[in-house]
Amino acid sequence: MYISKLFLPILKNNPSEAKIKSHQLMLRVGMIKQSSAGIYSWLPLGFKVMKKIEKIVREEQNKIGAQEILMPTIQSSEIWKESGRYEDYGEEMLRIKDRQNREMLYGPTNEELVTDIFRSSIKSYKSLPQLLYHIQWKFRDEIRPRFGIMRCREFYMKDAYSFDVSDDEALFSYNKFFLSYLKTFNRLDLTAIPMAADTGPIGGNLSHEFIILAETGESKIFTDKRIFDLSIKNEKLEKKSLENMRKKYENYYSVTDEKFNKEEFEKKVLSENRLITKGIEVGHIFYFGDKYSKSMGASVDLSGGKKDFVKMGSYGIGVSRLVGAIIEAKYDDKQEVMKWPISIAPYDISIIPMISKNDSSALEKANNIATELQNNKIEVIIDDTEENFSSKIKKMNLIGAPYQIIIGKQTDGDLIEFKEVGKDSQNLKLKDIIKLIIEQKAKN
Ligand code: 5CA
Repeated sequence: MYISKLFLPILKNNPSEAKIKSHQLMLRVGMIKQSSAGIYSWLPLGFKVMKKIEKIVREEQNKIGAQEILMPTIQSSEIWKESGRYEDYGEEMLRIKDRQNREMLYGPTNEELVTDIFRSSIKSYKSLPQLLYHIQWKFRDEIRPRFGIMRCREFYMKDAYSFDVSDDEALFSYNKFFLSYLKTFNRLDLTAIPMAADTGPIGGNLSHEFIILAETGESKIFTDKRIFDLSIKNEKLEKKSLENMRKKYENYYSVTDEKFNKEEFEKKVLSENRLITKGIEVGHIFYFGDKYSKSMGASVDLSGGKKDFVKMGSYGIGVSRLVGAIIEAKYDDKQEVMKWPISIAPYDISIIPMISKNDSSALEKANNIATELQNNKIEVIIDDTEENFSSKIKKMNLIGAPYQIIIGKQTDGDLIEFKEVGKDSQNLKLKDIIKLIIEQKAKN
């Protein structure tokens, strides 16, 4: 793909309205464009990254047996009146009237809608568990949308819902999502730590937020820093193994500020292990038992002939917020260098040929190299402009492909100047470059 042909409105300087680095970079390289307060259009570069994140999120949901559906963005107020949340949700809910004067709303979340779908079809414990998810736009009329797509009004979320016959089975479902979240964030090259959290308007008494550390984050966290040394192994999708995995994390005090208790923190965590800092919430999971199934009459026949309300949980990942969160984690704003993890990079490699009016031989070389890379399913962006070399490098550093090839006048023979962003360049044969990139991509 030639840079000259891309819809890539790059700005020379940081836009003044952006206060944090993800917002700065996203506006600077034209990943998004604000359309009104807290509402954004996604332009090609930003959309490409978000779609790649979505794909990883989807794959990890499917791996735990969750089934994908798609619910609408517009919902009827009726089901929210049944659950009692129509009034409770307050001003964050965008309420709309249709031409028949019916009260509708733009969904801020989907507990009610999915419970309605469930209760109309599933009647027996034999069909449980059911894990359903969708990836859809949500709207919350935030009073102070800020930091670009990090806290906006319209955002893209993966939300999943579990339905089980008992508390015990429901916790098994909860733990499956717990595991799938750790795996998802690993694949995005993020260290997201599960922290005991408040349940807010969703309800229930068990909840974890998944948080990545960032100075600009809005969540205050109190944690035993040894939790960062934990990792998941090859956990099986079995009750015991998943319970042990969650316990392993819960052994270390790690909470958000609503759950913070100074005395407990100081008692449980030695001073050298205490970490009080800020982070970005990229996921949030909840267990709330029969909160919605009871009020909305979602029950199943049990084996002994009785009926019971199903036990439910819900599980969110901020897919659009993740784009910003990854930038917060990976962008060096002093050097103005972004390096996307290869799993979601908009391009795997950028090719920067030095081109002048009367010499396009470097562009020809770039084209030949690009063809070979593309034949190996490596995504390439070529700077085919006649701009000077340093501004070309600057631009590619902002776009953030993790690898670069530089083609100067002297590039001849089979050695190519190749660079992993953030490291020194080296001269390699094309076949070795291809091998290296394929290996990196395969790790994901
Ligand atoms: N129904 C539950 C779980 S599906 C729920 O809505 N949870 S939530 O409110 O915590 O949202 C899930 C995730 O969406 C959050 O962890 C966050 O990553 C993302 N999110 C929430 N509000 C916003 C917002 N205003 N802007 C961008 N992302 C948001």
